[in-house]
Amino acid sequence: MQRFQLLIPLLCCLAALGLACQDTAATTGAAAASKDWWETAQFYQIYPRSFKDSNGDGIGDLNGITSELEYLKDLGVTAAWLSPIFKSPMVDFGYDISDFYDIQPEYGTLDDFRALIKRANELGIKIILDFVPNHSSDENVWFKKSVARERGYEDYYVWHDGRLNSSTGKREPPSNWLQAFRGSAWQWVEERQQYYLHQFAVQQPDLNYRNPAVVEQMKRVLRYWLNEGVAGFRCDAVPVLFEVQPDAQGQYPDEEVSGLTDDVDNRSYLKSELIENLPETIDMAYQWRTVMDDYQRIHGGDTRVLLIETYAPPAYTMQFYGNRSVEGAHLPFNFNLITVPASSGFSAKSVKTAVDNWLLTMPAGRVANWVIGNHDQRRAASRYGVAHTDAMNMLVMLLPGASVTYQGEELGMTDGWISWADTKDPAACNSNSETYEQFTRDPSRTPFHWSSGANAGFSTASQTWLPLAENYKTLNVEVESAAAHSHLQIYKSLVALRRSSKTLQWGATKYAVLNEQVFVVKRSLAGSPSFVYVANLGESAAVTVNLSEFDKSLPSLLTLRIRSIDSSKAENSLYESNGLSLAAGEALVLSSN
Ligand SMILES: *[C@@H]1O[C@H](CO)[C@@H](O)[C@H](O)[C@H]1NC(C)=O
Ligand SMILES: *[C@@H]1O[C@H](CO)[C@@H](O)[C@H](O)[C@H]1NC(C)=O
Ligand SMILES: *[C@@H]1O[C@H](CO)[C@@H](O)[C@H](O)[C@H]1NC(C)=O
Ligand SMILES: *[C@@H]1O[C@H](CO)[C@@H](O)[C@H](O)[C@H]1NC(C)=O
Ligand SMILES: CC(=O)N[C@H]1CO[C@H](CO)[C@@H](O)[C@@H]1O
Ligand SMILES: [Ca+2]
Ligand SMILES: [Ca+2]
Repeated sequence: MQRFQLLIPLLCCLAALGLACQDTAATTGAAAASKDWWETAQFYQIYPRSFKDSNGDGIGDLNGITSELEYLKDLGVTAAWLSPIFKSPMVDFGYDISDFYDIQPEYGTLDDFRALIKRANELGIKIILDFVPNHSSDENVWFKKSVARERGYEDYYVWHDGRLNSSTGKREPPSNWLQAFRGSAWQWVEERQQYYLHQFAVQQPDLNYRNPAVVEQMKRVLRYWLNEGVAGFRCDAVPVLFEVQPDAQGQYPDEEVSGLTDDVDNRSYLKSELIENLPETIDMAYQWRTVMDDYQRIHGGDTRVLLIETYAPPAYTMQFYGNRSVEGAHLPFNFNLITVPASSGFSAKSVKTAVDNWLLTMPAGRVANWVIGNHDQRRAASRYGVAHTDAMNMLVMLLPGASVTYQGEELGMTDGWISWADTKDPAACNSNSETYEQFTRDPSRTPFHWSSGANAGFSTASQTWLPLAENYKTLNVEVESAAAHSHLQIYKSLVALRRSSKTLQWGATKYAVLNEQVFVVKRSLAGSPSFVYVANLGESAAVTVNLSEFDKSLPSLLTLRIRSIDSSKAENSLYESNGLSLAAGEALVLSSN
């Protein structure tokens, strides 16, 4: 389906009362009717290893996911994206792929995957796969052939002789580049007598995107899984696809020192201007978009989507959307609600900055999206504070565009505690027993909480691959479904509201910080009720806000639709918009009628 470029956001800055508000123009019913499925989609990230174990080995698997698709249906999920399920030695838990065309045996078989797709189709849930283009596993046959300089595979990876140290006469890595999990980005291979590049773990050699055969091979991977019925891809670690080329003498330049120092072992950080965010990478994403569009043109069906993972400056990230002449990713993931509070602290002000960073820089006619967590970050509830769990889930659902939920966010799952002995993540294993907690990503990867029973209903094994978080007896699907008011009930109410509300899907957006600790968002659409999200993101103090100071057009009484877990207000009751009291952590969704 062609995208319609009728929704031109109109930016307007309101200086009234010193509030910096932002307004996007209301869209017409005609424009709205042309919205494609992904534009207001609710995406849900499944970490397959930790979702549901069907065969009692302590590891989540595909049949486990299939058995719980009804739960996703009940949650209202439009599309689930699965972290990698491909064949892998699991050095980086599936982000090191040894066969891009097959399923990891401990997760199941290709037939299990087909059964998953079939059941998902019956339930109307789309399945999106994680595409890991930057690197393969060192156990991939392509890498073995490349090491052996087999014809056609010589340049599949980024190889280099290295450089000689003029004072010692010894061979050294080609440049000072560092990998993401600490240590040099270059690894010597005796057999080939060359170094290869790896931006992540040693066992994850970078593919050489300057080789057209690699580009073609990876497009073949995309088409292969499209043929299996997937609705699109979420592409991993895209900004690192391309690195600079060697200079005229065949040498790679060094990165400059960034000025930042590792607070653990005083390692100097390097800039990453030569190995990240190159322009060639943007064009690669445009080419993948063409693969998606061509596939749909030939085979019909709904739009196949391209979602892109980028932790990059906004000016770079926004280019992934495409430009006036070329379509790019449908959605470059927006991590601002993670990254801005991480660098400047969690507050109403930093939340506003995060929202500004996307809505004020997104090109006209594109669709926003909101992410608050994934398997690389600490759990949202732990990062923002448990008191703000509902406030952040509400925000993701109330802001315009697509929402992304990481499994367990709907339950308010918090970080599990993982001992050094139980640590599995390479980012932590590359450190030591004193410092690993600064690097580990295991706490947000603990098994999903289905019930209060053994292993939280995740597995019948005596031991699960990672231990469970301790609070599973109170925070789980079973308990929260039965409760009158729970994080899960709140989440479901939000989904239901967004699904039924034209205003939330198509309306204009205005937002501001009030009283320094309250963040407020208004969504409005001519002829439909307006919605107001208001959250006290402060730590301790109760405040009373006057919403008329934010927006004079609000009626004097608003109806409470959804309230955070500890709110003592009553749903469907009326509240004064110019004297609304909010306890610390209280978050509300109200409507104009
Ligand atoms: C050459 O080796 C010496 C001794 O190990 C080291 O101090 C120096 O930094 C090296 N030079 C370069 C350019 O790497
Ligand atoms: C890092 O440097 C600081 C300041 O020079 C010093 O106090 C600290 O002991 C160093 N830490 C390590 C692990 O070397
Ligand atoms: C859009 O991107 C393409 C591919 O990178 C580039 O060739 C073209 O110049 C760009 N057009 C505009 C208007 O920026
Ligand atoms: C709320 O703000 C409006 C607009 O500034 C003002 O007219 C009204 O008096 C205020 N109400 C209260 C209770 O402060
Ligand atoms: C969020 C995410 O998918 N992060 C992945 C980025 O890529 C590296 C290397 O493939 C993985 O280790 C991360 O888990
Ligand atoms: Ca299993
Ligand atoms: Ca690369």
